[in-house]
Formats: sequence, C-alpha cells, structure tokens
Amino acid sequence: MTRIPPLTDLPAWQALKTHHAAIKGLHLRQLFAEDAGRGQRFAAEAAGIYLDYSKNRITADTLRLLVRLAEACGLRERIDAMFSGERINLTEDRAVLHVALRAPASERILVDGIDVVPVVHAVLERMAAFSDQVRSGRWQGHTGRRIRTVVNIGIGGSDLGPVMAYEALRHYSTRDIDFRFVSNVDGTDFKEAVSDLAPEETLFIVCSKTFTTSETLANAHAARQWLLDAMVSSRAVRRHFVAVSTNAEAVAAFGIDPVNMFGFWDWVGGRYSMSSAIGLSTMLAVGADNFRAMLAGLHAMDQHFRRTPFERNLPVLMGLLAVWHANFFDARTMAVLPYDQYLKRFPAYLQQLTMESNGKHVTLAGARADYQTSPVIWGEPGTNGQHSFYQLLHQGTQLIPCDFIGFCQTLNPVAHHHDLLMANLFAQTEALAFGKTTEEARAEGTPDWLSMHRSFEGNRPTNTLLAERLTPHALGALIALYEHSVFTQGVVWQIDSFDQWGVELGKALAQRIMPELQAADRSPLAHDSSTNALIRRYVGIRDTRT
Ligand code: G6Q
Repeated sequence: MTRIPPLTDLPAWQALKTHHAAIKGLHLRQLFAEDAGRGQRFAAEAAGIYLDYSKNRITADTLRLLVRLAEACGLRERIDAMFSGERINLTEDRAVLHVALRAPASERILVDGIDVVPVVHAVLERMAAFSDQVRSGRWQGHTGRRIRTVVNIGIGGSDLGPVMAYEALRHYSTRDIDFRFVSNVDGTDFKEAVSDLAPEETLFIVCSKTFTTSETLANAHAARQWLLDAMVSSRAVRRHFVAVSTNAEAVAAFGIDPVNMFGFWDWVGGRYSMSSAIGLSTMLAVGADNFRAMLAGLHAMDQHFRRTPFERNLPVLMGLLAVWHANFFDARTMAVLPYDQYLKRFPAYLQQLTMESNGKHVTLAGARADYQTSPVIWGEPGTNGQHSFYQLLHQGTQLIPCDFIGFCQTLNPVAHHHDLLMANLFAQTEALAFGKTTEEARAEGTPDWLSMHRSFEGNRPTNTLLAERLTPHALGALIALYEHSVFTQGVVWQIDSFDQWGVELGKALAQRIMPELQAADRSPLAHDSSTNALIRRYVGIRDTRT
C-alpha cells in the first residue's frame, strides 16, 4: 500500500478547509437562485438509483476538491486492491471480498492464487436446492410434517442483514412459511419467538461465521433443547437444524450434520455477509430467483463503484459528502429516512454497517486520528419520524444531514396513499433546504413575537435517493451503495473499515463476570467499587426469587 501522509497534512484537505471558510455562509436558497439547473446538475444515477445531492451545501468547487481529496487518499488504488482480493483488512490480515459473493460465474477473483467465484456459485446452488425443497414442502421435519416456520438464530452481522432483507422483501416472500429472528441472549427473545410454534414444523438456521459467539450458541442450545423436549430422539436435529458458518468442526460438535451446513469464507466480514449463505433465510423467504436478482443489484452497484469516474460515482459522492459534513461542518450524526415501510429495519442495518466499520480513532499508520470519523447513524421510516424527531431536524441547534429514500411506484396501492407519502418526502427536503424566513412568517400573518418560533433557517443538507420500485434488484443496489460509501469514508479517514476490535473488551469482561455470577461461594470481587456493588446487588436480589 502506498504510504499516504496524515489526512490533515494533505494539500487537498487544506484546500477544503480554506474553501469551507469561504462558502460556509452560503445558503441553499442563494445557490438554487443563482443556478436554475442545480437540481439536475448535482444528480447522478446508477443501477436504477437516482441520487439528487443538490440540496447539500456544496458548489462545483467543493466537488472538485472532494474528488481531489479522494484521489490524494488513494481511493482508486484501494478500490482496485479490494476488488482484486488484496488483504486490505490490515489489522486482521484478511482480504475483503463481499463483492465476490455477487460476481457472475464468468468472473475470476483470486484469493491467494485461487479463484473463489466457483465456490461461491457452488454454495448458491446448494442454497437454491435446499430452499426449493423447504418452500415446496419436500423437505420434511422428523415426523414427516412440512416446515411452517423458519427461525434464524444469529447476532450482529449474522442477524441484522437477514432481518433487514426479510422485512424489505416481504412483498416477495412466501406466506406459507413464517419467519422469525432470534438474536438477543435475553431469554425473552427466544421464548417469545417459539412460544406459539410447533416443533415438528420448525426449522432453525444457526447463523454464525465463527460458531463460537456466546449469544448465538446459547440460543442454539435452547432451541435444540426445545426441539428435543418435544421429539425425544436426537436424530430429529438433522431435519430441524441447518447451520451457516465457516467453522465445520464446531457445527458438527453441536450436532448439526455437516451435510446441512452452508459455508462461507474468512474474506467475508460479518456486517458484509448478507449476500453470502448468511442470507439463507432471505432465500427461503423470497426464493432463489429473487435472491439472485438481489445479487444482480448488488453486482450492478459494485461495477458502477469500481469503474465510474468519481464525479459520477454514487457511493463515492455519498461517502465524500459524509466526510464534508462530518469534518468541515462538524455534523456528529446523520439520519437515514426511508419513505417505505418495508425498509423499517434499514436504519438499524446501516447503524452496524457504518458505525462498526468507521467508528475508529486509530489510523492505519497506528496514530490517533485528529479528526472526526463516523457520525452516529440513526433513523426511522417516514412519515412516522415527522411526528416525532423531525422538529429537531428543522429547528434544533445541530446540523444533521439526512438521506431520504423513496420509490416512484408502490408495491401496495391504497387509494392515494403513495402520493401522500411521496409528497411528504419532497416537502421535507424542500423545507429543510429552504426553510421559511421571519419575514415570510410575518407575511402569513404571524404576529411579531411569534415569528422567530415559526421561522425555519433552512440550509440543512439532504440527499434524496429515488428508485422505480422496491424490487430485490433495487434493494441490492441500495445496500451496495451504502457499503461502498462506508468504504470511501474509511479510505479518506485512513482507518481499517473491516475490523471491529472495539467490541472485544466488553466480551472478555463478560466472560470474566459470568462465573462470578454463578459461583456458589461469595468470594470477594476484584472489580472497581461500582461494578462490585452492582454485581452484589444483582446476585442478592436475584437469589431472593422464590
Ligand atoms: C460484524 C461483526 C459482528 C458479527 C457477530 C456475529 O462485522 O463481526 O457483528 O457478525 O459478532 O458473529 P458470528 O457470525 O461469528 O456469530
């Protein structure tokens, strides 16, 4: 990897600082008034997704300088390195090849000299055959009954992608099978998921890349026990459990027949794994053809990211705008606002994708970053959010860039609901950008004393993403758009977007505390005084339960 000077030393960074000082006072009202074509000029389209980024506080110069920054940070080289299977996850010494999961069979992608595309397609074929069997009822449970419920057990990357995709593609999902997702080690999650299920009609998918994750194993053991309580014979596990993992040994030790295991690889990161066999629940829900259409959408955006000049490259543009807002406007959070009920879990999915990838303060050179990295990502579907937190978006003291996501055709026409939904989306971006002056408020008859309360500064940046309709292809393109935008941001911030060391300490401490909670004797605790007192209080009250 070419050595790049620290980010804030780069001439392109310095130029952006000067530029920011010169244009930060500009208002979107002025920018639009001066350029009648702005709404079309600052727009780009790829893989069926139209991005309007004109309502951001940028000029043509801003774009030019941001692209220069991307080049100075070696983005082109890093994209090539990722697609060619180099070990760009430096701290874990791994290749990062989720793009290989959606590559067509005709492509060749080498990892350590071996083409991985054939194995990817072999697993896809097995997944398709299995999902056809389950969906058609040919796959039967231990007592000969067909499967009526699929329960996905997994957490983090082995849960958030599958849940999001299941909800997003529900329109395309079979209604013959019910899908549930258990992730939390809180027993409530498992109990509530299975309480009304018939074990003889239930299939568990245990999704765990490592097959060592304590929450997932605890839930998988609970599921196994629940099944065996009803079925007695341990042979039943064979018909009611499948695994998705890279760890065949641990899967076999758990009691799942390796024949019923779907593999993936070291070079697929957890939060980038929903297009691998981790998406088995998605395929069971929507069928192999729809799953393949989703992969095609992902691939179309991958290709666009790889080949398109940065000025027209959607993930690059969105990534650079995120940098612009975070580092030059000091935006600490960013909202993602899908105007589509099916995308209700999309913000939660993006939280992991973005914050686990770029919530880092140590650079690849091992220095402390002296600039902000990932903003906090949050959001809810529109129009619900409008009746809750949008107040702060419009009139709060912080600048919160927002991504609005909408579709031109609804999957569920109900009277004029879709026009109403989209009218709200367009209105929000307009209101956030242009606001309403105190003069305008007064001209509407607002008394002087109230006019400040009823005015809107505007000048609040938004992106609008518009696609034809929420198809599997469109969902795939949308996911890859955000994946690569996150990568772009990580490259500029000079961090490793593919590790997650920050989750380790809490896990290790929990492992130390667990035996202390279960110990029969009350040997002295050696934590800080707060943690000691909390543990004693918990154990004391817990043990009074009759
Ligand atoms: C994602 C993370 C993390 C991971 C879970 C589950 O990038 O690595 O969220 O997906 O901890 O891990 P397993 O799939 O190994 O159970």
